[in-house]
Amino acid sequence: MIDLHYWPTPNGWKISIALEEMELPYRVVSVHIGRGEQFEPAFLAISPNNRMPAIVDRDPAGGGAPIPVFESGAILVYLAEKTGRFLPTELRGRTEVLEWLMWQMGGLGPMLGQHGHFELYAPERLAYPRKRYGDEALRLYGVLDRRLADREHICGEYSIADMACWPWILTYKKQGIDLADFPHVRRWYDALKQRPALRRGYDVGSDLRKKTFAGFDDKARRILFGQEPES
Ligand SMILES: N[C@@H](CCC(=O)N[C@@H](CS)C(=O)NCC(=O)O)C(=O)O
Repeated sequence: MIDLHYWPTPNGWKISIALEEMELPYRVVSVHIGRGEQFEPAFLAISPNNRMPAIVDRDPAGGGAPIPVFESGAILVYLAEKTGRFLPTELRGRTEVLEWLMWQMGGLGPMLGQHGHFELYAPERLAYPRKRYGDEALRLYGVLDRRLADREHICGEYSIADMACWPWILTYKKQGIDLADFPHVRRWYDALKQRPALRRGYDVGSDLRKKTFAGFDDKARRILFGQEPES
């Protein structure tokens, strides 16, 4: 059994989608990030960066103590290796999937995160970061569109690279992106949306999501956007 420490956001959905696609048994442990549950000591012991998702595999390959994993990219690789699915084992295919997974982890996710922050949540509408991250969001959509121009999935067969990128593209309307400008991303996004396992993964915790918006008050803003370095 796998414990999934989770809140329904793009990074959380990557893992609920992967667990459904890989048909692994799991239970959800909710981490209400707007209430600060990511700072509880029991969670920090699993995920020292106070971010979800994280997992604890209570039945790791080879037995032994449970294995905790944080960072969604590392979790996707861990689950793919555990099941032998969605990550090729041959050198060239594996290298490509890891490249695009890292592209999502280091580029698409963080840049869209900043873009969304300055468009939707920042207390002031600041021209410089809005342009900086708005341009970067469009550039990254362009990179993905060109990649998908001549292939069905990001790398060969459907893989953890697709699972990492799809939940971020899902938020395109909020990001003010017009998918008509990125027809290959549109086609890929719509095709993946038809996958029953992906839909089940996306639905995990939809009741929790209602709580996010109901409770997104000044306190939640301070918790999420007012984190300062510890002295
Ligand atoms: N690089 C991390 C990012 C995870 C992340 O940013 N999670 C957000 C929600 S999408 C979170 O837990 N935020 C809590 C906080 O900011 O304290 C990953 O991919 O796992």
